[in-house]
Amino acid sequence: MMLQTTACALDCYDACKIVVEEKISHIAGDKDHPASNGALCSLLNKHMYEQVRIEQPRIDGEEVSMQEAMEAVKAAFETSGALLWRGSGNMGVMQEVTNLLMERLDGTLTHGSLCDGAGDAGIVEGRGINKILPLEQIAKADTVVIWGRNVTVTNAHMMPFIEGKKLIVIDPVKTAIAKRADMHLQIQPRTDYYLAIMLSRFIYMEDSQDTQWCEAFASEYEEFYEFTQEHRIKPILEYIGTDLGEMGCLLNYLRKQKVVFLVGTGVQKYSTGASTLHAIDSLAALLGLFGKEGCGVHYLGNSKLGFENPFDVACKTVSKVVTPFSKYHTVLVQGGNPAESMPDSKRVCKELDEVENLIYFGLYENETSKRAKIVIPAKNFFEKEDVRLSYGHHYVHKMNRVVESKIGISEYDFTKYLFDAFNLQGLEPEEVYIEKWLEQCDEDDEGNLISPAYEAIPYEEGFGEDGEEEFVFVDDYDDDFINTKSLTKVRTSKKNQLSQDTLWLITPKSNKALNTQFERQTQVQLHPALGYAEGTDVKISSEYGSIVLEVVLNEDLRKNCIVIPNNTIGINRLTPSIVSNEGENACYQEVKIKIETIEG
Ligand SMILES: Nc1nc2c(c(=O)[nH]1)N[C@H]1C(S)=C(S)[C@@H](COP(=O)(O)OP(=O)(O)OC[C@H]3O[C@@H](n4cnc5c(=O)[nH]c(N)nc54)[C@H](O)[C@@H]3O)O[C@H]1N2
Ligand SMILES: Nc1nc2c(c(=O)[nH]1)N[C@H]1C(S)=C(S)[C@@H](COP(=O)(O)OP(=O)(O)OC[C@H]3O[C@@H](n4cnc5c(=O)[nH]c(N)nc54)[C@H](O)[C@@H]3O)O[C@H]1N2
Ligand SMILES: [Mo]
Repeated sequence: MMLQTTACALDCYDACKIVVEEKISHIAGDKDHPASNGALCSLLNKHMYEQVRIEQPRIDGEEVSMQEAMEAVKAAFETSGALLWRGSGNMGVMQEVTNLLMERLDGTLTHGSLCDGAGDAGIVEGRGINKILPLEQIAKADTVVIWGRNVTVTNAHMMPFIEGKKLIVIDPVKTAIAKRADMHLQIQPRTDYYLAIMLSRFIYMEDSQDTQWCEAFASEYEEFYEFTQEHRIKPILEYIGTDLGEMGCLLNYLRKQKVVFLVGTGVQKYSTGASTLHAIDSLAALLGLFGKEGCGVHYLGNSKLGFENPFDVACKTVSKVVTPFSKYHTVLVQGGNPAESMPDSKRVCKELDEVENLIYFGLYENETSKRAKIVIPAKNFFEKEDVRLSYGHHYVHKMNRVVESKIGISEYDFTKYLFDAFNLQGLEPEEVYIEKWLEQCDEDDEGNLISPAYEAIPYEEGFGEDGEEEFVFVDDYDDDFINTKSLTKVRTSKKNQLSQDTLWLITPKSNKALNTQFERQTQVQLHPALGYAEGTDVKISSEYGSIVLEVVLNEDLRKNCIVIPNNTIGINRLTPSIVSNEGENACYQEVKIKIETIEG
């Protein structure tokens, strides 16, 4: 039997290596692989396999040949100044080859993120650079704090690394991992910044900070202490939804031991998301958790760190979060579903509908393909050559074509077609680009390719680009959504406006879908105390829009939180077109929700 290997291109921390036996209905993990430890998830084994592909290109709803469709794409690009909006449907590096085309055709790209951008900005403020904490350091920790990350759903291959550790979960939802944890802090949403500040304050109060490490690498720690003292303990603990007893218990797990924080995107789906990661990092610094074995903060890292990217171009850019699509006569959507994945769908769809030439380049029908004038089927990751990096670990995989298929066109061939059609010079052969990525990698002792940015213990020498700077503590917090002034002493004593009477939206990932790919659903999870009956339809609204969903009761929620996963049809009608204070990120959870019963 012929065994071939590739890697999963789906947007997830794990980036698993895949062993293919003959055809893609027979795939398996690689037991020897350090990150994916032999198992593959049901998204690959079931959902992707069952998903119906777009097989035939279309123009204005009529099926056409690939040749005709690509001619139409060329015509759409004839007037210069098109926009490319790229999603994260495939995480292979070759997705970005289309940047070269946009540069040559005077096109526009996007900046910012729907995903992890706010947190990343907060990390960069403190550490200067966002390095990934290697998995083997997580395996050496005594305590693992899972902070706003739903590991069993979104990052299942992390499980062997946290096996047997003291587990703390900080999440407004009692997730599966929270149920197995030594301690679950079921806090109010959007209070993680204050939690990190309070914990820091208590650590100083009991003199548990790592003074020796701070003197060497974070010498402003006393100023940080003063900053934490501006915060009033009692109202803040109340605001977070915790008390001194719980704090004392949590501190027992953090003090004088090896601690890793696994922070997810959940803490930063808000305008203040950067401050939250900065505060969590500041807490970690105070405990001396950087640059030491078995310690650190693991968030979504910069997978391209240390690489020279052959697809880096100097194009104009517009926001990926509040994209003004209607300003462009031609918009190419590649590997994404903005009509459904971007916040404020009503605005997005109106804008997309005003675009003269909307081109959808993807695998499956979705809310964006339905609106497109030209539909170009893509090849899936089993059908083309690529290289996979990860934001969760340092292993790099060569992705091989393991299936021959007549369907679709690869991103490279799409780019090549247009280079040729416009008589542009300078596109290198595909293998040259693949090799450019691979030749920059190192190899570990077992022969696995690893990123050039790999360091066994990141920040061991210090912070910043050159590793010679100090850690910078958070010293400022701006919140325009909630007036938190009463929580600090030095500021105004305005009446406490922390209204908790409307509902918070929690919109996480689902185990049946990868963002809007694969299974979609139409339910909202509510706490039984809200008084709605299981199975009834309710109207859920925010100031941006409303949707009707079926009630599923869930006792694992706080009473003031509702959960609508991001594979729910119409979810982003509820979410706001705002950009985070730092990091140009979407703020999916910065919204309050109302529920109404539907008459009849
Ligand atoms: N099965 C599956 N896996 C995926 C994906 C998928 O769609 N499906 N998507 C992939 C992608 S694109 C990404 S970015 C990653 C993201 O992976 P995660 O970082 O795990 O993101 P979420 O699923 O949004 O889970 C966030 C968690 O944060 C909690 N949370 C919500 N609000 C708050 C808050 O204010 N404070 C705290 N402390 N917690 C909060 C939620 O209850 C949830 O448990 O997952 C990847 N993996
Ligand atoms: N409410 C809410 N909204 C969210 C989130 C949330 O947690 N809650 N999460 C946000 C996050 S973290 C992210 S990362 C975004 C993701 O949002 P998007 O980047 O828009 O991702 P998807 O919606 O999954 O769309 C991916 C599309 O890529 C196409 N595709 C897959 N493989 C390939 C390929 O090889 N080539 C090409 N050309 N196309 C391909 C598929 O057809 C699929 O429809 O969503 C964000 N939206
Ligand atoms: Mo994401």
